[in-house]
Amino acid sequence: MTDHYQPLPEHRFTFGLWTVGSTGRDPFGDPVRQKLSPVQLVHLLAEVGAYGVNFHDNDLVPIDATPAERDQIVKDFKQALAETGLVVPMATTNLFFDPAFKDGAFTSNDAQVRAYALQKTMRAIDLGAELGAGVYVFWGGREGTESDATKNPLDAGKRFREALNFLCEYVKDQGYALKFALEPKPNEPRSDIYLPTVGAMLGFIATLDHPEMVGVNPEVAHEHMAGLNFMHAVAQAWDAGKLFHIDLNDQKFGRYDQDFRFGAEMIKQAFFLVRFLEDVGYQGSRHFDAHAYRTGDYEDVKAFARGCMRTYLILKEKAARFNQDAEIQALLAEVTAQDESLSFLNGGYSRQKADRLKDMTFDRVALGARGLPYERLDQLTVELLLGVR
Ligand code: GLT
Ligand code: MN
Ligand code: MN
Repeated sequence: MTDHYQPLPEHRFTFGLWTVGSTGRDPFGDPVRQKLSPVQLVHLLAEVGAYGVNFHDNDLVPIDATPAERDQIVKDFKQALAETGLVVPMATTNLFFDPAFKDGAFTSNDAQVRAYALQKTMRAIDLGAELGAGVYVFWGGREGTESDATKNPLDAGKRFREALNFLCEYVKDQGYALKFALEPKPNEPRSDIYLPTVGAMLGFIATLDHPEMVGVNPEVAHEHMAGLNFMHAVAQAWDAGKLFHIDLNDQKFGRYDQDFRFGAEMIKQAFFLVRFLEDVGYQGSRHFDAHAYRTGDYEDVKAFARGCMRTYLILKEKAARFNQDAEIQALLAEVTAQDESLSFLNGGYSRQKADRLKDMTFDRVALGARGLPYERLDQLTVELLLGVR
C-alpha cells in the first residue's frame, strides 16, 4: 500500500542539525540524550526521509577547532551528504551561545565584540557557501536588553544595519549566490529582543543598502510567543516578496519558546498556514525548527521528525480538500461575490471616480444587517480537520 504522506525531495523538508541533535538540555536539567555527531545526524535525517540539513557554524565545526580539524569535519560531512543525497539549503551563525555574545553580537556595546561577530559571520558564510547554501539566516538571539538603561535602541538599530550592509557587500564581493533571511523573536534569551516580529523586520529591511538581498525567516513559535497570528505575518512577508525561508514548529501562546513538533498544538493555525503556503506556491524550504520532547530517546526523535513532515502532508491534503469542497466553496463564493456596480473603482484613483463615489448613497443599515455565514464556514473547516468530512 502506498503511503500518501511519505516525504519526498520535492516537499523540501529540512531540519537543522540543532533540532534532531537536541540533547534535551534545558535551564533546569542536563542532557537526556547522548550527543550525536553531524555525520550521524545526517544519516538519521536520511533515514526519516528529510530532503535537507541546515546548520550553525558551530553545530558543524566547534568554535575552538583548529583549521585541520575543521577541514576533516567538513570533509566527513560532505561525504555523509554524498552518501545520503541530503543537501544544505540554509546555513547560519551561532552568535548567541558563547559568553562573548552575552550583550549581543552586532548590537553589542563593545566594538571588539561587534567586530568579532562580523568576522565569525564572514567565516560562517564561507562555510555555508562551500556546502551549497542559498539562504543565510540571522537570528539575533542576544540582540536585545534586560534594561533599557544599558543600550540605546537607535544605536542598536544603526549597528545592526551597518553589520548587515557590510555582510551584503561581502557576499557580493565574494560572488556568492546567497540571500539573507532575518528571523525575529520577541524575547528569550534576552528580556526583550530588538525587531521582535515579522512586521518589524520587514520595516527594517527597507532601510538597508541592498533590501533586495534580504528577506525574513518567520518562525511559528516566535509569533505565537507574541500572541500573533502567524499566517497573517507570513502573508505580509509573501506579499512583500520577502518570504525567503520559514521555521515550522508549534507553541502554546504565552509560553517560553517551546519549539514543539509541527502541528502538535494549534492544528487550525497550522492548517491555514499550510493552505496558504501551498496555495501561493511557496517554493522554499519547509524547515522544521523544533525538537523532540525531553522525555524521548532517539527512536522518539525519529518519530518526532517523521511527525513534523507527516502532519504537514496531511494538512496539505486537507487544504486541497478544502479547496475542492463544494459546500465550502459555495459559501466562499457567496461571501466574496463582486458587486458589478462598483467595478468602476477598479484600477486605482481618478478624479472622476472620486467624484462619482462621493455622489453615491449607501444603505448603511442594510449593510450592517447582512448576515455572514462564517459560523457555518468555520464549522465545516473544523469538521474537515476532524476527519468527518
Ligand atoms: C535557535 C533558535 C531558532 C533559530 C536558530 C537559528 S537557533 O535554535 O531558537 O529559532 O532559528 O539561529
Ligand atoms: Mn523557536
Ligand atoms: Mn527558528
